[in-house]
Amino acid sequence: MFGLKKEINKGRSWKRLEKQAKRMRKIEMRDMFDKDLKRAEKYSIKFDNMLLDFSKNLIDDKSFSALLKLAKDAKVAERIEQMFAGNKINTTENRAVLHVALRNKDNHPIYVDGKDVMPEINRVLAKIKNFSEAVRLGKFVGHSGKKLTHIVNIGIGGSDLGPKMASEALKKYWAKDIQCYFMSNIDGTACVEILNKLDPETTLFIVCSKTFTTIETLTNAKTCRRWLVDALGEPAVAKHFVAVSTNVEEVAKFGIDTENMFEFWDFVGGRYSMWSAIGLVIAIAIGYENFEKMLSGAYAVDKHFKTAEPAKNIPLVLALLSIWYNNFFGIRSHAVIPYDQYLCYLPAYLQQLVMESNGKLVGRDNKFVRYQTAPVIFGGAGTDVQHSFFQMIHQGTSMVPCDFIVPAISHNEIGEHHEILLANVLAQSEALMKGKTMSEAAAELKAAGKSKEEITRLKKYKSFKGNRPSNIMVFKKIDPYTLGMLVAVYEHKTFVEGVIWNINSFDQMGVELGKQMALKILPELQGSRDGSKHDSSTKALISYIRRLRR
Ligand code: G6Q
Repeated sequence: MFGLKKEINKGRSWKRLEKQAKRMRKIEMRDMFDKDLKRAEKYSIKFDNMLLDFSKNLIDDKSFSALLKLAKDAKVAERIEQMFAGNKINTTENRAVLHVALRNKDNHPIYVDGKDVMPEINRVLAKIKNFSEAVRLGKFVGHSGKKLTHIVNIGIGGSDLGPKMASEALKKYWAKDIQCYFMSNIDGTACVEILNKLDPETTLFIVCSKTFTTIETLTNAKTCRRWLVDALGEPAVAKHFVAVSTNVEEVAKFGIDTENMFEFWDFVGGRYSMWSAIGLVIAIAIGYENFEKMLSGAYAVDKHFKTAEPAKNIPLVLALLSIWYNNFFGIRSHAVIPYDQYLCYLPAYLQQLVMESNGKLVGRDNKFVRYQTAPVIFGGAGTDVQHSFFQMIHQGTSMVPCDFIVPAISHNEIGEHHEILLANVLAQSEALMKGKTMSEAAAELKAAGKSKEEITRLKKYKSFKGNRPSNIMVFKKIDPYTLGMLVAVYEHKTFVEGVIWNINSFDQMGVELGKQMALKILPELQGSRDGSKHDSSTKALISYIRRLRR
């Protein structure tokens, strides 16, 4: 019902794109810009407070319309409708995929198994509002009556990356007296380094786990619980621990009063959950009003995604461009570079969103796919990364398409800082596109007074092939609404890619095997069981590490 009848790479639109890619390989972007003075305008989309300029890509009218045809043939529009309607498009887990319901601001009913999910969502949103306000106003206080000012989010993966990224992105909106911490790794260091900064009397732990069975989260939560009880006694737990989960039983078993539990539902995937109570820490930090603005920004993009014509549909266009390079140019990576320090965790967040959603090799038709799916996503904040991996992006043997995310105004406008930052991002994108020919490099060397021999020796090293693609997304400022928009754009981009690759973007079975094996290895490392069934490498490593730890 949700898959394609025929493998997408056997269809006419795929074949057409193969031909187009062959043709486009011989075309230089700088020539296309010279020939068409309106290119930037033509390949830009303005929506709400966002501008996407995708003109610095290897596309022209023919190849772009061939890409749009691929989306049509893959039935993207129908799949979008199915997702928003609450159909169970997560077929391997038989679940609806409704993170969009969490920000359904016009509150229209959305049905799953014949039941409208909105009343429950609204009930939990009201609970988030009341609780976050009570903490911020000092009405919900710690065991000894002190205000809770240190908020620790304990969670991992989807229960960490979204809240952490969004809280950092919106740090300028944090209440002055509130500090947030994110404890995810099982590594004791992560736990100890955070606890060392805290005072039990003023600390609130939010244990975030959809399943409430994740070993990292539960181990960290237990350690924190012990730390709190040692300092304040058992009765303090009710005032210092809340849980966010779909699993009431496990929360109760852990010893958190289910009154202090915020629910969400199996139709919300972990990596799509920052809009749910998993975002409680965000609401406490920035205030519920701002949290709602974030939901509104995402909702605006949801509506845009559902209704904009394909050529002007931002998530769709971004997905098609990504597929263009991935499947027709053999490109295996994609960089995301926010030019805003507050967005420093965005690349890590997107790594999970994209690679966990679409890093798969079995299609919805239960057959192995015979084309590339998710690329490797990496990135970091500009300008920092210009001084690290940009060498490869400019002169490496493979092209790396980039997304540059650019707020026109910084939250910290001091001196010329932001103008220098902006000049850099624009320069990077132009340099990637234009490059520098060998004769241009030679002319520069000559102007710098180099000898003929030196010019001959250096001009190749100093040249840049150019023709390297990038998208620029410009916002006015990264505020809650804008952040909501930005994240929703990437969620829907990821969705479209999954649809075209005919995979289920909403399960994550690939993370299970390692987890299962770790559970077997643990007692062997601890010496309570023998590890005879391992390969010789694992076996030797277990005994070597055991010797070191003795
Ligand atoms: C996200 C994944 C995964 C998940 C973590 C934590 O989509 O499902 O990253 O979020 O494994 O799971 P729990 O929230 O159940 O602890």
